[in-house]
Amino acid sequence: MKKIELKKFTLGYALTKEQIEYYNTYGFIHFEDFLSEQQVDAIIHSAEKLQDEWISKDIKQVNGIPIKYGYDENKKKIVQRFVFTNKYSNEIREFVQHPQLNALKVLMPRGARIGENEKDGAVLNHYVNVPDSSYKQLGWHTDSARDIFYGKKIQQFINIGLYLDDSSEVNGGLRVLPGTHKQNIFSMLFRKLYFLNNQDDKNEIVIRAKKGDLVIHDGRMWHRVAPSPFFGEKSRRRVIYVPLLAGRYQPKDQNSKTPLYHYFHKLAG
Ligand SMILES: O=C(O)CCC(=O)C(=O)O
Ligand SMILES: [Fe+2]
Repeated sequence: MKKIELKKFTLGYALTKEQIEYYNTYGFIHFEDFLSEQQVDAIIHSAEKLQDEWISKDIKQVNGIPIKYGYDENKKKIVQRFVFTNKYSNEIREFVQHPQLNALKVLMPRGARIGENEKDGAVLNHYVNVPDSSYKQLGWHTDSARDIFYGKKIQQFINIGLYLDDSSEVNGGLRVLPGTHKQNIFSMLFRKLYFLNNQDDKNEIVIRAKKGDLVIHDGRMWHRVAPSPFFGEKSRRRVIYVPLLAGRYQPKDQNSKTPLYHYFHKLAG
């Protein structure tokens, strides 16, 4: 693969030829300033309200997908992995239904749609490094490996990430291996040990993003979230992910079973 030229773009109502080529070459693309600071603050506020509700009602899962709890630097119980947030927060629903996200469909096979009712819906990850934290990092993986755990054929999909905090080496940051979305199935399965490996890679790229930015990646690309070298507030990193899917519509509801994959995911932290 040719050497990467890290670039940031602006998302309009249609992708430019350059944006399409960049994404197809590297397997990810970074759009700056998608939402304003005020819009992101409203999202954070709604997630905090949801967190209080889930904690007080001791909600363990939504549509079969476990919710991950932990503690912040003040020993306050927090939700570290919310799922299907678009079903509970108007602000997050508005984000996933943002008309400009339709521009991304050109990168997918026909029939692409935002996964409002599929997979884990809109996930909100909240990483914070505290002593004994169980969710301060996420080892190397591809998101598409889930399809294999589910015994399904790998379907191309895009993970759309919205940054709720600035993100860089300071709070760990997303690290990607550009171009690995084009690998064969063997490399997808065995390039690295899933989740248990969180070592630096000489080819990894740190994504440096600002609050309100959008970074999207191909589900087949290898990536990880590195641990922050700091504790507490300085290590905080919140990101929302929502999938863009094609293929058969597979909605979840309150009767959906917990996929096996999630037992394995527990090893990840
Ligand atoms: O937090 C991130 O930016 C990445 C999270 C991730 O890779 C995942 O949840 O699958
Ligand atoms: Fe991931």
